[in-house]
This record gives sequence, C-alpha cells and structure tokens, in this order.
Amino acid sequence: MRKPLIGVTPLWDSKMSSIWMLPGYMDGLVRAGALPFILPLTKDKGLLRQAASEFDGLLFTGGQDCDPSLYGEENRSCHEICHIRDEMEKILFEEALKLDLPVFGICRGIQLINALLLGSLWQDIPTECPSGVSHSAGPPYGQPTHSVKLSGWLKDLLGQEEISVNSYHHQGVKKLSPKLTSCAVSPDGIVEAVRMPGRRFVAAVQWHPEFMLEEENSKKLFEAFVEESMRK
Ligand SMILES: [Mn+2]
Repeated sequence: MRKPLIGVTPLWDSKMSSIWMLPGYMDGLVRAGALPFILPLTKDKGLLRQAASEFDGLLFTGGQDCDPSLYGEENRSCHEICHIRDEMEKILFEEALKLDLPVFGICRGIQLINALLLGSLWQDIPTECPSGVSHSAGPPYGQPTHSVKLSGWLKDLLGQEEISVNSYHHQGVKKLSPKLTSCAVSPDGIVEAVRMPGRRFVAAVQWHPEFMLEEENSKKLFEAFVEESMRK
C-alpha cells in the first residue's frame, strides 16, 4: 500500500548554520505508516505551495521561539528566533488550510499555529506565568514531568481523562485562538493541546511525543495524524 508522504519542517542550528532533525519525529511517522521527508529551509512561496500540494500531510516540529510580531507584540523575553522558519511555516500553514491538508504541530508547532490563528503566547512562562509546574525540564526528555487534563478530541482518542506528559518548553499558549479548541490543559492552566474544528486534521500538542515513541499515547497521536493523511 502506498504510504502517505509527510513534509517535516527542518530544525535550525544557528551555531552550525545548518538544518538538522531529531530522529524521533521521523521514526514516529515511519512507525505510524508514513514516508516522511525533511523540507528545505526556505521562504520561497512557489516551492512551499508545491510542497503543500505534493505532500499528504505536514508536521510542524519544535524549535526556536516564534517572533512576537506574529501575534502583534513586542519582544519582551523571547529566546532565539529563526525568522526564516517563521516565514516558511506561515506560508506552509496558510497553504495547508487552503487545501485542507492534515497538519500536526509539536511544541513550537502548537505555538506557531495558535499565533497564526490570532491567539497569543507567553513569551517566557517562568517569568510571565510562574507556577509550581515544571514546563522546562532538562534531559532525559522522554520522562513525564506534569499532567494534563484531556477533553474533546484528545480525550476520545486516548480514552483517558488525564495523562502525564514530558515538558520542554518556555513559551506556551496565552490567549487561545478563537479558531482552536483546547484538548489538554496543564495544572497551572496552560493549553497544551489544540484541535481546529471543521478541518480534516489540524491538531497540535505542547509536549514531545517524539521523545516517547514507546508510549501508547505517543503512538496514537502519530497514528491519528498519519491515518488522516492516508485519505486523499
Ligand atoms: Mn508543559
């Protein structure tokens, strides 16, 4: 059977001036039955338009902070920003919406999607929204660090009210986009998973299933995305 082709947005290493990839993103997709490809880092509209039409789904990976200009704010406390990725992923996401292409976002992915759909972000959770919840745990990254309460689509998919997730992020959803529905909330009230109603599959999580591929919940997330990408 033909495997769905998934375009994966590249990670950027500014010290090495190089794109790179964590194997977990690719392996998670392969295990779920997809054939993933790393996209070039580019803001060439024609190229990205064609990519959106050739691929069966797009994975928006983790990475640098989103430029706050995406949600109309000044930079107060962001870490490194990768402007090319911001521009590239804005074009890709808009194309994906036009084509109703399945999109799955992880970490930066949920932040980017929320920002592009007129939500806003905490620029630095430890200083702007402090709590006892550890959102930026260090390695090993596959370890669960906090719980999330599930609702809607994700509660149905995973069949649980609450799950433990790993957490490796210093930004997060502040104002939820009016176009997104929350599917998971951390104990300090941060939205950690979203779904866009009325679309085949536009969903994103704040945690990192790519570091927990042996875990049933991570498998189900990749599988739900890949299964939807199989249906043309
Ligand atoms: Mn978290």
